[in-house]
Amino acid sequence: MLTKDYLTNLFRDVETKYAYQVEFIQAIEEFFNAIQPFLEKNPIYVEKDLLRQLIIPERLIEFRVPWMDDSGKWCVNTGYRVQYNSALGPYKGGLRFHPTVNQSIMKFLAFEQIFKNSLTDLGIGGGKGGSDFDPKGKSDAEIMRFCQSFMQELQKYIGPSEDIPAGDIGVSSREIGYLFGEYKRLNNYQSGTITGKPLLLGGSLARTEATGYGVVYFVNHLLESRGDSLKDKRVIVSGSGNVAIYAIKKAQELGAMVLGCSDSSGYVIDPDGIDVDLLQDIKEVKRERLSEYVKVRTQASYTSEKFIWEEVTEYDIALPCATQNEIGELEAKQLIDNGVSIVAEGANMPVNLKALELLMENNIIYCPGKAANAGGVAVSALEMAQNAGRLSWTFEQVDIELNHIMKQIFDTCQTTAKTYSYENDFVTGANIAGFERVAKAMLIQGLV
Ligand code: NDP
Ligand code: 2IT
Repeated sequence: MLTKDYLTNLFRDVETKYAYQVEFIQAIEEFFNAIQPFLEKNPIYVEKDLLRQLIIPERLIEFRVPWMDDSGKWCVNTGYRVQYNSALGPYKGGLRFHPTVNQSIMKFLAFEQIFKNSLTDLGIGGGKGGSDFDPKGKSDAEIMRFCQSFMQELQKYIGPSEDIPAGDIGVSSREIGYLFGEYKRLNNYQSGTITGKPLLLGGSLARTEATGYGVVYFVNHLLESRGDSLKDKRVIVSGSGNVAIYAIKKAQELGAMVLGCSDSSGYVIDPDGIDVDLLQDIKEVKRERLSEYVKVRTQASYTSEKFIWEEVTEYDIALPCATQNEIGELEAKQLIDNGVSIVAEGANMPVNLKALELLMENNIIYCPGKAANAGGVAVSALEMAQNAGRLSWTFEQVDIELNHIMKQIFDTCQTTAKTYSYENDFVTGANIAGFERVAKAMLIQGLV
């Protein structure tokens, strides 16, 4: 059978079977499009029908999370863990607490995580989990009770050589601390079971910074490969959470001018460059809304109820660091009109397929999250290594290693794209390179 027909038929099956899982279908579509050239050169995977196995998670756990709010009312949420693929190592991936979480979002995130983790070359399989619980507006005690209840169920399925969760949207070191505490009560102290831990509990220096720094290192390697640098580049970042804050910090350190950032209520443009210490104080320390920023920085402007990609302003680099599908066709057109030349994804799947097509047609260099935001999970794997060796590396050691890993991922994506005659197409490069290792590992393990 022709590879194209094989992929088309299988995609139709996915669309029919998972009709309501739109984000999952979207992730599969992007992936199938990208790996076609590889399958054409390596027909064994079509002959073995390997993709039909790959697209089904090895295990999908869905569970009830009952908890009590401060007024004594019973509340309940749904918890998930998708253990997607362990061909390369134990399941590894974050936990997301956000009201939009459902099976489709969990599956798309876990599916992408397989190839991201493969690109790091650190022996980790792909997984993801979370809950539709909304930490916003909850007291510390409510967050703690929720995390404890969530972990009472999740602990049955995880462990340092089995499945190692970490953070994602709505899960910061506060939540990780409570989750880890409950795990420990039930299973004794095993620091390697969760990453992104507070330092006192065996966390790694530079894990907090890793995803944001990693995205900027990736862009920096891209620019360097073209004899350019971040110096004086104008950058806009979406989000103002963990990934966004440290992307802003590193971009500024490398000489860029970061003009704006956002949260789910609106966005800020600061013509003098974002004051990242102020941003951190508002969003990370006080957990307030971004609108507080302009009360201190009066030269900055705040626009409510709009997304930052609607902003009409000239800039060079867009770093979407908030959430999936934040850049659709309209936003992509605006980016093109604004003169953007690079889009690098800090978030997972922030650009939809129509927007992606448009960016590619306009020769905008697009760095997919699978590659560009792999720094977070890479340092999580370094945290696991430190925990296993009962060691604690310095910030510099971890940071140097992170930069080295991002360079290796960039080089792999670039070389792979070139090998398949898709030069500068990092979607093709990242997906093929990530898939190749997973597919080989699945094949040599036989049917499991
Ligand atoms: P945080 O919870 O720390 O921050 C999320 C940010 O995005 C907040 O500013 C939030 O606004 C905004 N946001 C979330 N959902 C929406 C929405 N629906 N519309 C508009 N804005 C929204 O999460 P992270 O920074 O950790 O994660 C951001 C992205 O990066 C996610 O896609 C995540 O999967 C990805 N990622 C994270 C990694 C990590 O190590 N943490 C690693 C790799 C990828 P508000 O404050 O109003 O909620
Ligand atoms: O999407 C991601 O890569 C993460 N949320 C980080 C996962 C991890 O295990 O550190």
